[in-house]
Amino acid sequence: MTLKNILLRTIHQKNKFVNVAATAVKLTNQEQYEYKEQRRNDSNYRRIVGSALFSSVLVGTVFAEKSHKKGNKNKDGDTKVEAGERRPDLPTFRAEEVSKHDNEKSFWVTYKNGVYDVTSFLPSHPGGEQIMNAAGLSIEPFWNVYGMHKTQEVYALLESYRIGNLHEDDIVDHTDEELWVKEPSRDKRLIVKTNKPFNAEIPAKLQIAHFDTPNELFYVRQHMPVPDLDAGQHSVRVIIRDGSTRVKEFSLDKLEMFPKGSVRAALMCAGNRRSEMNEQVKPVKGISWQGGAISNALWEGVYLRDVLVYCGVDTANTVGKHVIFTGSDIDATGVNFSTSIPLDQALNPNGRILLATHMNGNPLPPDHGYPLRVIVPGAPAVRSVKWLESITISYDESPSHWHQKDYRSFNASKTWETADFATAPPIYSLPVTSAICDPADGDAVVAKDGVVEVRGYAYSGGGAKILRVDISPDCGKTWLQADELQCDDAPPQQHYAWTLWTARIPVAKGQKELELWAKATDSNFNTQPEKFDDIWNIRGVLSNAYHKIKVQIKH
Ligand SMILES: Nc1nc2c(c(=O)[nH]1)N[C@H]1C(S)=C(S)[C@@H](COP(=O)(O)O)O[C@H]1N2
Ligand SMILES: [Mo]
Repeated sequence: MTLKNILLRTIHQKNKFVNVAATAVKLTNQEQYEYKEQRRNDSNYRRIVGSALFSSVLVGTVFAEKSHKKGNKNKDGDTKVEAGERRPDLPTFRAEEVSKHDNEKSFWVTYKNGVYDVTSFLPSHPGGEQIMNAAGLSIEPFWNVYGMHKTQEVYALLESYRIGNLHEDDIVDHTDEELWVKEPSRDKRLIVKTNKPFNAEIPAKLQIAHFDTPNELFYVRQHMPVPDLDAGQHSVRVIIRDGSTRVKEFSLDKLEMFPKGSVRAALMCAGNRRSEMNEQVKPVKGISWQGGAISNALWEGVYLRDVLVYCGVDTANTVGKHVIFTGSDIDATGVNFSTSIPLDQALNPNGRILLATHMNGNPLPPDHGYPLRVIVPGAPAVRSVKWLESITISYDESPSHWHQKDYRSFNASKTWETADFATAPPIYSLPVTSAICDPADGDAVVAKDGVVEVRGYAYSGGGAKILRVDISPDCGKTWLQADELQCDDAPPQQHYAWTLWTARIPVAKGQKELELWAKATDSNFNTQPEKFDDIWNIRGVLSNAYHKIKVQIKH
């Protein structure tokens, strides 16, 4: 390692993010950029990141299982486990000594005052080789980003590998304040799934209250802390790699040279309704979204196609086959969030892909990508990269682990051991789905004049229109068509917004209980499968079977 590399590594370790660190030691932008590029291009590094991070929740789950099996060393059972407290009964190590144990044969890490030999734990780390980044170092900066480690179970597990104390002079304050201190304030009505990173769904009854979801109620899906950006300073680079590399940079002002564009589009996480698949078949790994990982908005900005064409990109002459979108949010190892879509999809004028600056008439809120995000209508929302800082025309798909190791489709027999992410198709569109939002499962509802009113949403990917929503009040024997569909007035194959629907279900006098099934049919005449069994998959994505609820009836 060169001196500079050691310095960079130390900075990185101490201050979590290259940018933050770099300001402290005055690395130039170019140096920061090169450092990040170097890490990204290093194949070993890519392998490490590539095999890591199935999902935050997966990590949480497996850690919990593992520590449960090992047994909690804390005798009082319920009392709080404090990891990293000074233990006078154990030897003291200098950081220099710890840093020598940085390989698979001997792998030490520190946490606050604690020194741990976790060599034997390496093979079972749920985040795979990602753990190698902490070799001989403190794990706190990493845990600050992958906050799911911060549970009693994981602390107990960590303490079970305790071998000593870190010398007082070598202790660095790694509190996560500075990482999360800039998080935006959020509406209290959102249903929080995880706090750091912030993930929250919109309550079902508020989903159907507005066709365009108010910005503060729009569901939020973050993988990292929200970057603190300034519209006046922000720019997006278009990078074309075909033999030589050409770069064009656009400030937000400069983007205004293109005609204004807009699209009314729902964003839906590919994991929406995952909790039903999880409960009705068998466990899947991922945030346990109910039906609230979808919301709808009017997006305004300029069309991606216009920008690409201006930069000389076209399907006939451009060597690249994919468009990689990169955001300004970065993980603990300094890698920016990124994913890609096929170039054909990006250039299709009917695709209406937008570089959006506005959401429902206001500048994008920080949680939704301020000051610039790409909106890829009809695609899983992961492709709609927030805080967009570069657009790369590349021969290959994005190498990021978010693109390579997630949002891909597998059959119901594939397990974590047999699933091959490299050959599985990335999800670029979404199947038809629907959900009943009001009443909720278990509600007591009033039958007015012998009729129960039921409301919900339906949505299909790729611009398909919702033609029908059907409700069965008797487990599929008979079906009633929802009599009100509220949808946008987009041209055919450009129905990117959701559809809100209302159905009126007659009930018999004295009927106490009602089971309701909902399914939608789209303009390709695709419809939802009845059960989750056959579409079950390890990540619980594309979870679009009939939505089924039971309610009590009050007459
Ligand atoms: N830069 C960046 N873009 C991102 C993400 C992210 O973590 N970072 N999450 C993606 C995922 S998985 C989803 S579902 C949507 C969520 O968008 P929203 O938070 O505006 O609802 O953003 C996508 N774009
Ligand atoms: Mo997502």
